[in-house]
This record gives sequence, structure tokens and C-alpha cells, in this order.
Amino acid sequence: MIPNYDTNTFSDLFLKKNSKNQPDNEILRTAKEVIDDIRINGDIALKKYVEKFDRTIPSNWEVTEDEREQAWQLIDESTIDSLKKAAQNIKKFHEKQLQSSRFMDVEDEIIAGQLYRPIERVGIYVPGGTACYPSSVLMNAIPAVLAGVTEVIMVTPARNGENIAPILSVAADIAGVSKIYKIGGIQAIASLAYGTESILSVDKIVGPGNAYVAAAKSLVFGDVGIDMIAGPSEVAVVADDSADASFVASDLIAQAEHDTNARAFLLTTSNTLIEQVNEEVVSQCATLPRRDIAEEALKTKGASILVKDIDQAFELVNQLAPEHLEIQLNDPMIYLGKIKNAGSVFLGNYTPEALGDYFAGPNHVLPTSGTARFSSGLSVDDFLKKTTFLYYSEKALQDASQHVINIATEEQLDGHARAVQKRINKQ
Ligand code: HSO
Ligand code: ZN
Repeated sequence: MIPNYDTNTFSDLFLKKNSKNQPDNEILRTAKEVIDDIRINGDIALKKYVEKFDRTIPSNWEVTEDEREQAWQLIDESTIDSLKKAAQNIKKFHEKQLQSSRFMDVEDEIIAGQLYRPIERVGIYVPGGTACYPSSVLMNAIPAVLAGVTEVIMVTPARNGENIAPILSVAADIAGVSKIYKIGGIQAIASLAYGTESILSVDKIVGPGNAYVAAAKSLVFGDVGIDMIAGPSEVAVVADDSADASFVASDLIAQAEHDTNARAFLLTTSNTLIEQVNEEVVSQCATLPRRDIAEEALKTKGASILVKDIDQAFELVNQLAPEHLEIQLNDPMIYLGKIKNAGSVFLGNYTPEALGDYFAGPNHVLPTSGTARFSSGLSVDDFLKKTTFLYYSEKALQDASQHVINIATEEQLDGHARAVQKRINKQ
């Protein structure tokens, strides 16, 4: 069920770098055409593409107050209650990421520091198809609201040409989203990036999407900020004999049901566990609604690897830099020190990734495809800018002057040297 590889084959198959994170050329071409048209022609072009890709144009682009209120009637109480509790946990965790503007260096007649300021307007992309996840609305919007973003604008396509999924509208209300536009695809990214007569432009766009959305985000990057280009979701489970095979299998399956490209790996010192997990995967998949997707992912993108010891498991994990890492070993905390590259870590037998995907507090928007080597999951920081500031008195400049002049002269930038010299000569 899950192919077994020795460590060398696993390295060759999964750890070699390639250009898998780059969007496809054909898709990029289509995206560029739509973006250029909307940037130049605004609403007229937007309408044209919504009609072409979604068939019908909604009567209003923005979800009205009434529509937002009605959505609440369509969702059951228990779901609302759970989303509210999840939102509280996410808020509590992300609040601690906030930092205050501060003076960093206050010496004799010198002051230096850093201001933290929120991005003014942020756009959140939420897919409308099968991957229509209220949890992603919470994960993207709550850190933005906490950072102090003035306007958090969500975009998601109307499903029947008119209404967005009510659960997304309710999650948007819970998270504090100010506006929702009924647009999706490349045309949504283009409209948010450049603005049209009806769509307000934003300064940064975050949120997952299909290959077209990802290509569009990569093209507007530079004119606006983006979060990351998300690849297929992945989990690596490090486990030994102490793990429960049925738990391990259920977590690998949870990952695999996301899509056929999702990657689920088991790294273990126990051959028995590999065998038991395989048996569990077969029996658990048999009754899974998304069985076909999960089985295909596990068969083509999954792997189990027998390692010689736990240290070797962590060596491979650090090379892999997985989006999610689960440690199902006794005393899981002691392994935190061994982790160099991972998006988010789940410790112990009772902390399944699903808990973090939905409820516990840490963000579920995480670096995929090995990008945890150089980047982090979504946080309040993604919605803040840092502005440094500096003050020198006349005497402090006098003391520093010769050093500045020396370096400016070396760089043959006389104007720079003179800007200092001028002030010194005054005395
Ligand atoms: N595991 C996904 C997040 C998610 N899971 C949303 C369920 N819904 C991120 O890798
Ligand atoms: Zn998930």
C-alpha cells in the first residue's frame, strides 16, 4: 500500500532538488493575458473573464450585509460553535506573536529603533470548489486582523453564479473579514492586485489556490506582496515501536486524502510498525469517502523508510523539510532540539495533525515542498512591516563622520561624503 524504500532510494526520489515549485509555462501565459487585460481595462475585462470561466456573472460583486446575515441561518449551531472555539484558540496563539515598536539602541546622543506597522489592505483568496475550507478563512484572516490590517478582503467564487458557500461567509464574519467579493481564479488575483472600478486593490494577497491562482500570484508579486506559492501538502511521521500503528496510519491517510499529489512519509526504526501500518492503511481506506484520492496519493507519493536509528530519521527529516512533522516516540519533547527544518511539529501520540489543521492555535498555512528550509508558516509577521528609525545629535555625527567619509570615498560616492562633511565643517 505504502511503498517501502531504503534510505538511499528515498533520498534519490524525494530529496533531490528540482524545479517543481515553478508554475507551468502554458498556465503562466494564460494568467499573464488575463492579468494584463484586467490591469488595463478594469471591470469590462473582469466581467469578460468571469463570464468565460464561471459562465454567469453575479448581480453584485460584493457579498451584501443581508447575504452575510442569511448565511448564518444555513449553518448548524454546533458547527458555528466549533468554528468560534477554533477562532479563539487561533487568536490566543497568534496574539503572542505581536511585537511592539521599540527603541533598540539608545546610547549617548544616538537613538535607533524599529516601528511595526500593519499592511493597510490585504486580500485573502479562498478556493470555492471542493477545497472550500472555512478553517483556511480563519487561519489566513485572524493573524491579519490581529496585526491591525485596516481592511481584510476575502475573494471566493460564487458557486451557482450568485452565492458563495455560506460556511465561508460565516467563517469570514467570525474572523473579522471586512469585505467579501464573489470572484475567483486569475481574474480575482488580477483585480485585487490592480483594482478595478468595483474591486478595491490590496497591498498583499494570501491564501491557497489552484495552479492558475498560484501562477497569477507569482506574476503580480512585486506590485503587491504574496504569502507563498503552496505546493502539495505533506507529512512526515517519525515513530518507533511505542507508536500505535492505527494512529500512524490514520494520520498518513488524513494527509493523503487532501489530493493525489499529497505526500505522506513514515520514518521508523521498526519493521513491525511498517507492516502494521500497511495493514491499517488497507483496512482504514476501505471505508474512507475519499478512498480513491488517498490510496492513489499513498501509492504514488507515499513512502515508508526503515532507519537505523532515530538520529538518522531526523537527518532525513531535516533534508526533507516537511510541511508537517509528527513525532510519535516516547518523551517526544526531547527531540525538539534535533529539528532544523519543518513547518509545524506535532508531538506525541495524541496530537494528530488534524488537531492543528482545524483547532489548536498554530497556523495551518505552512511552507511545502522543502521550502521550510528558508521560510515559515503564516503568522502575524506576514501582515506587518518594520520601519527602522535613527537619530544622531551633531556631536554623535561628528564622532562617526570620518568612518562614513572613508567608506563613501572607497565607493567613489563623493556626494555621500560631502553630505557628512558639510555638517562637520559648520563648526
Ligand atoms: N492540512 C492542510 C490544511 C487543512 N486541512 C485544511 C484540512 N483543512 C494544510 O496543509
Ligand atoms: Zn489537512
